[in-house]
Order: sequence, then structure tokens, then C-alpha cells
Amino acid sequence: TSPKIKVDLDSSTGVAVLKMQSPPVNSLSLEFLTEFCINLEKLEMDKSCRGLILTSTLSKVFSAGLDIMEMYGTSPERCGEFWKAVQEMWLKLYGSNMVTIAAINGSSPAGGCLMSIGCDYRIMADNPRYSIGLNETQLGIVAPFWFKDTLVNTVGNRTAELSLELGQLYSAPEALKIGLVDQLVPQDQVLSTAQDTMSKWLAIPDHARQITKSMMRKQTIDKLLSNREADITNFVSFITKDSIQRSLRMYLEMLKSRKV
Ligand code: CO8
Repeated sequence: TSPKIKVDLDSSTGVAVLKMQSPPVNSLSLEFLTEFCINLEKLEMDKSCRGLILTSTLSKVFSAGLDIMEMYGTSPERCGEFWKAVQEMWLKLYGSNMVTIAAINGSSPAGGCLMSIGCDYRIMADNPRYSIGLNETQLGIVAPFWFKDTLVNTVGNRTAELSLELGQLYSAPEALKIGLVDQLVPQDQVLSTAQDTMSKWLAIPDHARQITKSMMRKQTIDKLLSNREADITNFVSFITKDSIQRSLRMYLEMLKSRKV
């Protein structure tokens, strides 16, 4: 199978651009997540790489989030393995020593939003048709505590509460208003703006920025690290319930029937 991720590292600037290129919607399957983590790990170990820009090669989707087919009708073993990969992706991204910027050039629901808020800074295409948010409750599922914590750390408790209970997807302008993204720019300037922003962040000495980032995020990361197994067990027992499988099936049917 062709790679789902392409990485271009500019050795003169120390900035890598990681492009998600898994049509139709960059959904996060086990295979995708494994490839993503391997690439992230490589860049993390590479002393010459100081900054990472995450983006998509698809025309209107950043990432549709977790691959629903990984959660629908799959064995508990497979579900557990999948969830471990989701955890790993978030742990690596949220805890990265690199400066991470999400160049959100399309819709970014659920797991796509988690990836975005796992970065240090978010630049989104100024298109009201693109949406972003943790919409899990709309699927009849529940965003786990570390999704919630990441959102709280980004937009604050009250906005996170509203947003999570309603499973709100925000249009790009709304997302800017609540601070879910930091900046909107025209579609064709998303990547160049990310590059410009990156150079500002890289002007800060790495060690000072890294210690500060860790100070802000360590508690949130440690909470998952000390509960990883229980979190996997919870996920598997929740997602394999008949009632939850029924909700997922209804959501999938809605997705398939919807003609936009
Ligand atoms: N997983 C699997 N397949 C998907 C997904 C997905 N997340 N999203 C879309 N697809 C499929 C569609 O069903 C469609 O398939 P087909 O061509 O066979 O009909 C194909 O991809 C293309 O999709 P669209 O036609 O909808 O493409 P558009 O460009 O019109 O729209 C969107 C793109 C906006 C991304 C739209 O597809 C969408 O809204 N998708 C659903 C996104 C979503 O709700 N994701 C939630 C996933 S759950 C998650 O990430 C966190 C779960 C936390 C777990 C907690 C449990 C305890």
C-alpha cells in the first residue's frame, strides 16, 4: 500500500512538513496511526529537526478523525490495539519537544480536532464550510478524559463543557472566536503562514521553550500515562456494547446517505 504520510524536512530551516495523504478523508486507522507515530518518532530523534507543520494534501479535509470502521464490528483485541495507537499518537504529539503547528486546510472533526489541539499553534483556512470540534456525543460516543483535558487546556473549562456536551462542530470563524484555532488565513496562505509563524517560534531558545511546554502539559500527559491500561479497557468495553455499535451504525448510515 502507498504511504499515507509524506514528510519533507528542510535541513536548512530545521522544519518538517508532515502531509497526511490518505484519501478520501485522512481517517485515522490503525495503519495510519502506526505510520504517523513512526514518522513522528523519527523526527523527534532527529537533532536537525526543530519544528513540525501538520497538514493535509486533500482538498477540503484535514482529517475526519478516527476511522469509524476500526470501531464498528471489530474484535475486542483489534479495538484494544487500535486504541493504544490513538493514545500513542496523542502522547507523542502533545508531548513533542518540537514546535508543532497545525496547518488546518480543511474540516477537522473529532480525532482531527484532537490532532490539531495537540499542536502548539493552529492556523485554519478561512472557509465557513470547514468545521472543527470534538463532536463525539453526536455519534453517541464519549470523548475520553484526555481528549477533554486537551480541549480544556485550549479553550477553558466552560467552553469545553458546552462544546463537549453538545458535540459541537464549529465553523472556522466560530472556532477562531472561541480560541479553538489561533488564526484564520485564506486557503492558499495556510502553509506559508505556518512557515512564517514557525520561524517566530524557532527564534525562542529550544530549551526554555521545551521546559515551558512541559510545565504546561506534563500533568495532562502523566494522567494518561498512569492510566493507559484502564483507558484501553474502558474504551474496549464501551465501544463493543450493542447499544454503542447501534449508534455507530446509524451515524455511518447518515454519513453515507448525506449528499453535500
Ligand atoms: N471513518 C471512516 N470513514 C469515514 C469517516 C471516518 N471518520 N469520515 C468519513 N468517512 C467516509 C464516508 O463514509 C464516505 O464513505 P463512502 O465514500 O464509502 O460513502 C467517505 O469517507 C467520504 O466522506 P464524505 O462523503 O462525507 O466526505 P466529505 O468531503 O463530504 O466530508 C467530512 C468530509 C466533513 C470529514 C465528513 O466525512 C465527516 O463529517 N465525517 C465524519 C467525521 C466524524 O464524525 N468523525 C468522528 C470519528 S470518532 C473520533 O474521531 C473520536 C472518537 C473517540 C472515541 C471515544 C469512544 C469511547
